[in-house]
Amino acid sequence: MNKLYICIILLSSALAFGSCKGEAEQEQQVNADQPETNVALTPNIPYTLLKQYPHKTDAYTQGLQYVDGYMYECTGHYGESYVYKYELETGKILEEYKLDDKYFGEGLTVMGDKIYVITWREKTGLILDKKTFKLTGTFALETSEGWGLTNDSTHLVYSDGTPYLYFLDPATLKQVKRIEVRDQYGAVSNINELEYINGYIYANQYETDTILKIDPKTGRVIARSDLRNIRTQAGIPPRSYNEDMPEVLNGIAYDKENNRIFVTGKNWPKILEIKLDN
Ligand SMILES: [Ca+2]
Repeated sequence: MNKLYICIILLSSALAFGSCKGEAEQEQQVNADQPETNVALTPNIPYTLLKQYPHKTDAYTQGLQYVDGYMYECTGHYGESYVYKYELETGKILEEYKLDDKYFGEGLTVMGDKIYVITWREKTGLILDKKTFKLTGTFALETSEGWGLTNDSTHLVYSDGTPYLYFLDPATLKQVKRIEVRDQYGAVSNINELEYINGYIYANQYETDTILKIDPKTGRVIARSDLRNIRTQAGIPPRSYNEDMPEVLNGIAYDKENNRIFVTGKNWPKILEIKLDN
């Protein structure tokens, strides 16, 4: 082996080592920005704005559900929390129940002949009779806060601002399981108002104009819909923190007989019927 050949081998080895080290560092940097799992990015669901309906601008929407041709809504704020039943087309209120001033109303769901409502920091759920709108019972929440509420026909499902969704047996009102909502980056917090639609849980994410589509078996966010432009389309003023001015997107309802999805926001002047193209 001559000197020249040895030099070539040493040089090649040095280059190869340098190259490998460089690639390793590069790979490490890339991995730091990569999702925790090797799954594709969560797909976006395009939406179409179809119709607009009236909505009370003093309604700080916390729970929304469409049942048998009527809209049911729970609103928040101490001393201003109500449960309403009203006509979608006109907004005419048919029934209302004012929560005790000690309660800050949050999620609502109608299941059978009962309306379930949860409260924010009072660790209390309320049960109203769907027909009479009278309070028939209360139950304890096992979490320190209550946010959104829906049902899958078997369980009540609620959120508390954390990444968890809690499933309650309506017979005992005790937690039977919980799932963690996760996307490709990990746990997803601020899960807010909920709606069970065709086997999936759709959720507002507080402080965003995004709706998440969640697999209730795994907690996985399988798609999301970015509705940030819907305000402009519907003529809704930009987000404001002034009292009674439109705040965040919050409130999803589903008319399963006619496959219609409705969304609104806190103090929004309108309920919007949308189509999600998924
Ligand atoms: Ca809902």
